[in-house]
Amino acid sequence: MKQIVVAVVLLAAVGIFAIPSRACDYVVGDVNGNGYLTGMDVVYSINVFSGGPPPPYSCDCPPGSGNIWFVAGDVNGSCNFNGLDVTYMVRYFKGGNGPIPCPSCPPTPLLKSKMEVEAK
Ligand SMILES: [Ca+2]
Ligand SMILES: [Ca+2]
Repeated sequence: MKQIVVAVVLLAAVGIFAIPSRACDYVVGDVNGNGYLTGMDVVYSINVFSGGPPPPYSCDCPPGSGNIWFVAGDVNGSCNFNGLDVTYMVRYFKGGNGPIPCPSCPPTPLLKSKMEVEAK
C-alpha cells in the first residue's frame, strides 16, 4: 500500500514538474486529422482496427517518453487508443460525455482556444 502511495506521489510530481519537450497539437477524437471530431472519425477508427490505414497524427506522449501513439484517438482519457475509444465516440454522438484527452498530453492551449472559438 505504501509503495502505491509513493508511486502515485512520484507520478504526480513528474506530471507537475515535467516540462513538455514538445506539446501535442491535435483535436481530441480527430482520428482522421481533418481538425474536427465528427462521425467520420468513428468510421475511420473502426477502419483502423479492421486493418485500415493508421491515423495520420501521432505524438510522443507523455512528451519525451518516446512512447509515440495515436493520441487524437484517445477520447476516454485512458492514454491509449483502442476499441473502447470507438465505443466512447459512438456514445458521445448519442449524447454521452464529451471527449477526454490523455492527461499526460492534452492538446496545446492554443489549439484548445481555437476549438472553443470555432464552437461558438
Ligand atoms: Ca476528424
Ligand atoms: Ca482510450
